[in-house]
Amino acid sequence: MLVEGGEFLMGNVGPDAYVDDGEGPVHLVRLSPFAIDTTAVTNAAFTEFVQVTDYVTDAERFGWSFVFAGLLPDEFPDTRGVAQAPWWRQVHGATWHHPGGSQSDVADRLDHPVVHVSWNDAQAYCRWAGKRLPTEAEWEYAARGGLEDRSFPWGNELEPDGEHRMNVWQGDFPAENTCADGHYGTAPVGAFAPNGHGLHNMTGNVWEWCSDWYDPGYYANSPRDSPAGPPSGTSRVMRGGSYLCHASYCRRYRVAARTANTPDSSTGNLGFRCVSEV
Ligand SMILES: [Cu+2]
Repeated sequence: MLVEGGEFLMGNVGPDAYVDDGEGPVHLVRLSPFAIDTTAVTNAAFTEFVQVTDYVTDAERFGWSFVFAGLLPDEFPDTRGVAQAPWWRQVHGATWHHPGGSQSDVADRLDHPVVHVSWNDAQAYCRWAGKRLPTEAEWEYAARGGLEDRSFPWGNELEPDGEHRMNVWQGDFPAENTCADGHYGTAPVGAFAPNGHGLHNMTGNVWEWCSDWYDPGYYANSPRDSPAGPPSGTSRVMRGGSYLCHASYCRRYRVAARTANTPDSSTGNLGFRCVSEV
């Protein structure tokens, strides 16, 4: 989908912002036009990429990835958890092709976003497709859908008129997800209405890799025109939040929210979409 170039106010210093993530200061950004995929890259598309190129992902090389505990079968063997986030389990055999571990498969979710893909894997896919990852600024501009100073791609209300507009957690995290939005884990990439730019699931469902290195202090001195992130770093920017976000512990299901991960990391709630030059 073509996104016309223009100016927008990037960032957020409102009451829901995470100051330590560097969501602020709000600053003017000017972008050239670009084209962005209307959805995240699907399992079907990634299957084609791997069939053509024999690409091996980082999770496949390492032999494991992080899976949300609630997505594992009850009888699943003991796995190592993450100290600060015990709901993440290190699962051997979890890869893009086996998102819930070796007993699972993507055959029943070909229209869902590919997950367990690292930043390196996303880069490789984009190169093959003749595209690239969005910059963080492009991602936020696209996610805002033409709206100004709003939390979500559709406005400021999480559930306008009681309607669910994205795939996030409802209920008591991590014990109970009422699935009021219709989904426990990932949803099909086209689920939920698109934003003003015709883009689906910019928030919720899965986090999306951006091309930038991450620095929480970046906005204080970032260039106004087409900012592309710090020149170096240790982690790459992720945007949009995921099916695990809930206000009780993570409000990063907003257009201005930021986080990051190392370029070879993968999890079951992290994917990407591509942009192309126009
Ligand atoms: Cu979150």
